[in-house]
Amino acid sequence: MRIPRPLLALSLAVALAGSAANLLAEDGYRLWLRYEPVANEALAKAYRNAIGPIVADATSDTAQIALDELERGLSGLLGNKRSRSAPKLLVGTPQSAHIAKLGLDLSELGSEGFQLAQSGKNLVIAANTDQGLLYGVFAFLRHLQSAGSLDNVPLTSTPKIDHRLLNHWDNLTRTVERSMAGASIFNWFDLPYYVEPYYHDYARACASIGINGTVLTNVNSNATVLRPQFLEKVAALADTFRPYGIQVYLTARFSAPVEIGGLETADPLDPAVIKWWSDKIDEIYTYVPDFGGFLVKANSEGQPGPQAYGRDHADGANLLARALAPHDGIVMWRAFVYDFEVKEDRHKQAYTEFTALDGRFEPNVSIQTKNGAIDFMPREPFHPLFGATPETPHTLELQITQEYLGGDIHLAYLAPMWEETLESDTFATGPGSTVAKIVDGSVFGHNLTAIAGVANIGNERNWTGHPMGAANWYAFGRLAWDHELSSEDIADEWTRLSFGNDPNTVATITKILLGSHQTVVDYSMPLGLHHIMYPGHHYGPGPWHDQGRPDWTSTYYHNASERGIGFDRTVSGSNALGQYAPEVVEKWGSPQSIEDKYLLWFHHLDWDFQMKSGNTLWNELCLTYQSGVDRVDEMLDQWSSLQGAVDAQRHARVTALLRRQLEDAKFYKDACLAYFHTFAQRPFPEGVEAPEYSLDYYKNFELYHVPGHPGEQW
Ligand code: BDP
Repeated sequence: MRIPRPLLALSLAVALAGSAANLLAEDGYRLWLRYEPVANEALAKAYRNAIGPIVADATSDTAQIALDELERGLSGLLGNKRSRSAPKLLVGTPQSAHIAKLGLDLSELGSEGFQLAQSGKNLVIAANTDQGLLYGVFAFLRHLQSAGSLDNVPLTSTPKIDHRLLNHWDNLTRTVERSMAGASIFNWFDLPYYVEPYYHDYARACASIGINGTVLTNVNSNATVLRPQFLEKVAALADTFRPYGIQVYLTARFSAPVEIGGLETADPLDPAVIKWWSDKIDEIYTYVPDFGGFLVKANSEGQPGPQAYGRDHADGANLLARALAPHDGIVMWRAFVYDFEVKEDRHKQAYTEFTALDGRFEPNVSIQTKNGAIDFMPREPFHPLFGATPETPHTLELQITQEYLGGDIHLAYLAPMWEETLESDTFATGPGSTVAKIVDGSVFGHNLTAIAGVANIGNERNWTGHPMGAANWYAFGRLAWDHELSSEDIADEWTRLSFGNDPNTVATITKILLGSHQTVVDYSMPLGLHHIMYPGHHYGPGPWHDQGRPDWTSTYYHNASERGIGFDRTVSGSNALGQYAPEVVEKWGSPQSIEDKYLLWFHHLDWDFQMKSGNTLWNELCLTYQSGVDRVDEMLDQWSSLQGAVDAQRHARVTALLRRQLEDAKFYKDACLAYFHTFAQRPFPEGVEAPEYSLDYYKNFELYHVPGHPGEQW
């Protein structure tokens, strides 16, 4: 991508003119809550004529936050020129006389829903609770910020999933596993004495998209957080987040009774252990009366768990669940378990383990299950556990941080990937039993419903490092609230809130966002390839990696040889496919009927296999890698066209990131094709650039001190 010099000069001039006029430097701190003045004068006038004095009576901290937000939003969007004679904006719950007398039917709203309504000339934001009110205020402001018409204000909205959580993989040392956006936002050493003002901004941002819980600590957990000294710190955070409707959760280290409790065992059936957890949990509630509960990673990747004592996951989860139940706390017990000593395909292990335990869990236990059965790969078919445990609810775990998708360096808008999972049909009780409907409890009638996103937030000024990374935080929250929203609509909404409503800017950015996930897949792990990343830090390619435990190598997953490539998970192979419903098996069981995007996930095929496009597999693989690279180039072009239309600060940062992404994409493609070529031994098809260097170059290339790598000490 080269910009001709005269054009470059022109675009620079436009950029400068633009920034002098109204494009103030934007560091990203305000996220999607910018409340810039409404640019369209006619619209601003219409808003001013429709929104006059606010009528409200705040009786709680939450209501006060909602009203402050409303004032802040309206004065940002409309200035101080609002007319006193314009119709009123009535805000409140039926506890307030001005809402009660409207006689609105709020019976369907529950404790978190809200209604935006028109009553005569007046606009109304109503809810049953102050938390619902807060969500209603954010929805109203979102509508105005995205230039919504006043005719479309009425809206009734309730969340489809009750527990909508961020999972922070943050350590007490402030390092963050798999995140590149700086250090942890939780400044443990200063707590509880100093409560950083930005904790409020974090909670406000979460609340604005409906997130109502946060797990403060890494799944690879540290028992120290359960010590009184730390519980005081947790309490300070909980106190800060509470008025924003955000509950605090912690990860529980299963061996805590031994590590900090002085017991000899952590056996979940041992009376002393049962007592220890029960006392510990009672103690936690003295610090945090509305503590949400525990997230637990046990017997996985070296974490302690009940199996060390010959017990199973249900024994472990129930131990904690019984002690939490009197306080209304819950346990999210992770299904991300696999063991390299078990010879079964890693893909199958969680299903085998947890379907056998269905019916044994306490009612306040939810199995926290990643979207796919391996591990947050750039694309995964849905996890076969969804729909397979009628008695046990699932918390869907999504990864917002881009561990395998280029960290915070690559632009990858993840909502289309999450949408793909949510819409996947498990056929559990017949067609339409989508993952979304398993998770929202409707398929099996579960009351405990939850969804979690592994956060991409750090102490970078703009929170997420990549300015576009905020779109993923935003999209997670919006989908968690309503999984029927489309990734397109969310992209459009986020772009308007974050970059304004100029039609060309909105169209260009949403186009970039919507194609970006597929682009990353194409230049890294296309056609169902997976787990071929560089070991350890996971940034960049490592298809040759074959050392150490097999289920952490790349060769275990791609099986490339002269005879072809792919993982045979059909009946002739590991038959992981057999864990899905017959309708799914029928579609995915044949390389002719399965979608290309999952092909090599389930099938091992000859290099000359005929693809639907008419290309051989080898040619298709090469062309897909190449198209991924080419599309980064296009993104760069599209983004460059916005110079002057987007503030210079974010424009420059995204430009620099896209340039690096282009180099990385080329590197990924070249490294993988150089490696696979050694087996395929066929020419590169026309239109595909042969790798720039020899395979050895890529193999020997090392990146140092990649952020977020748990093996790094820094
Ligand atoms: C993998 C990460 C590892 C996490 C693990 C998990 O590489 O750092 O601890 O998932 O989810 O993706 O427990």
